[in-house]
Amino acid sequence: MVAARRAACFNASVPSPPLHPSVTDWVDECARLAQPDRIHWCDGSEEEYRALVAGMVQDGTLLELHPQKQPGSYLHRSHPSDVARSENLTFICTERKDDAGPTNNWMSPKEAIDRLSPLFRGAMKGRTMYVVPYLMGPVGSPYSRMGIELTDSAYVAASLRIMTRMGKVALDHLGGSDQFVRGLHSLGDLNPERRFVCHFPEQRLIWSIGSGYGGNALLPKKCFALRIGSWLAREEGWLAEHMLILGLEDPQGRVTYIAAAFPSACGKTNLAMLVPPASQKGWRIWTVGDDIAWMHFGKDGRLYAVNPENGFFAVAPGTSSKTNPNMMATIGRNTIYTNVALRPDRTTWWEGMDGPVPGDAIDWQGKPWTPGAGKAAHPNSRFTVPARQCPAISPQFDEPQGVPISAILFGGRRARVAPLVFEAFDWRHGVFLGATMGSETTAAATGQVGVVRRDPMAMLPFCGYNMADYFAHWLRVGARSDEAPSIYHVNWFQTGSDGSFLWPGFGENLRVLRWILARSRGEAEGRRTPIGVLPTKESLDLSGLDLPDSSIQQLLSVDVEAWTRELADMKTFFDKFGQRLPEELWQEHDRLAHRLRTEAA
Ligand code: OXD
Ligand code: MN
Repeated sequence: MVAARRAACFNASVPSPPLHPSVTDWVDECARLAQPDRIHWCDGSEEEYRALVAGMVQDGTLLELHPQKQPGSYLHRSHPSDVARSENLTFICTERKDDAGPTNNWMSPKEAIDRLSPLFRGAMKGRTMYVVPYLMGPVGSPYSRMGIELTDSAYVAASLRIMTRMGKVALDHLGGSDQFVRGLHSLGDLNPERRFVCHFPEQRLIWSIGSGYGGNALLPKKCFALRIGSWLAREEGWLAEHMLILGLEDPQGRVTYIAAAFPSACGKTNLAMLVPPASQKGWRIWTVGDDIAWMHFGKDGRLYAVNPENGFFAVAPGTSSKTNPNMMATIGRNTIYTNVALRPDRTTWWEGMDGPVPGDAIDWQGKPWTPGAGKAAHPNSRFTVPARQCPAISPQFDEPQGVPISAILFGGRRARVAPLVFEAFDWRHGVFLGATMGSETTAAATGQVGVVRRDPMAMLPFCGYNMADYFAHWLRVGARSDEAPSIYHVNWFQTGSDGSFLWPGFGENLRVLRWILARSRGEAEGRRTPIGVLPTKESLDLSGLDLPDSSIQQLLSVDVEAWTRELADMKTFFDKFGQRLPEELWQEHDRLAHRLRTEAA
């Protein structure tokens, strides 16, 4: 029965370039397990996308938005228990527990297969299994990688056409090779009790069941590009990072590229698309990526970055023409929204959007909403949109070699402690800054919001192996080159005693980027402090901001007592890794302690 059905489906739609038998064998094996009624090989065409969308509109998975006001755009409402990444249900399944490390949930590959196989068995009965071949990275790039996701969610298949280079283009890249990351995904019954996101980096394999939420279900993104990607990067000597990539163009037309790591929902997308305020004439930002960077050292010793993605999957609440005008222009059409609110005229709305709060709306769960009745949009509501629609998209977006990175930024959301910006003394100190990054948690993952956690390089939920080895890898790759980028720490989120932000943020962050650029060109003053090099008040353009002196003072100073307290927390974090933590990081910790003591004396 299965064989007959398979033959019918495969004959109808297996794509024509000859595929390695391991591709069809694996699809076959998964189909035998999940038992879909139909198998659809995605070719990535416009017609196919339209048909997927039409089917979802018909069965209620998508709701069409106002065709003139938001053309080609749709609203999806997920299951109310399935609205964010499920870090507690995310596992790294390596043979040895130690290879996953103390910051990851671990399951042995055997246990994972034993536990998940019964959940996958028959899970696609009555459903279509979409075979989605996709390419991560620019077409023709030596750094791009192939994956195939098998999914029973049409929403996932359609979203992947936005988020990746999907279908024929990917199979052409694959050719007859068997080098691809396998991803099996099923919505299952959406019960969190039966939800698992399992990664088998040794097998280049991902199994995800029980969730339709982006980070759990769009496997190329977090599962492949970061968790499996970081594993591959360590094996092969490159970096797979949770970083935006932007080009900063100066008034003379020179473009310098910066990569920046911030935890989820901390403004990576806004920074990647920053529109300079009127005071910053002649400056311009080009967007290369808003979430993930794959970076390789070139023959010239410089670090080159490509964005493996083809679209943006960004947080809606707080996005407005004040915070991110480029994104507002980007999402004017062809956008799939998830869990935002709906106005009576079938347009989308979320907290923090421009214009008046609607008098009534339908909330993210489809219930009538009036102001004051809680959040209309889920705090982690999202949209998925093609990157090329962004008015600031970089002309280098598709550049196969990537863009040369001059500076790497690490940043967190910290109400206190971390000053606006400081520079690492060298690569090794920069790795220490990344490794000890702290940030207040956000709604992007289920769990408590607003508590400080150590989130090294913003990779805590995304590093596919033992983070001690990840730090060692960072130390190693940078040591290989004299041209490695300089490293900075930034924090836009310091608050005063009344809880309001001290720094205006958004477009004004350009002033900080300019200081970083000037430093990398040896053109800006810095003040050496125990934690790194801070701007002098004069070296940072603060003109026209009208910031009170007390705010400037707090933004650009080092609270020695608070940093001394941080040291203890850093130590607790480092202790988790035992002997495996690179000695260099302990040395950096001790040096910081020494500098703080000297400063206090
Ligand atoms: C994301 C995340 O969706 O980091 O990008 O959670
Ligand atoms: Mn992210």
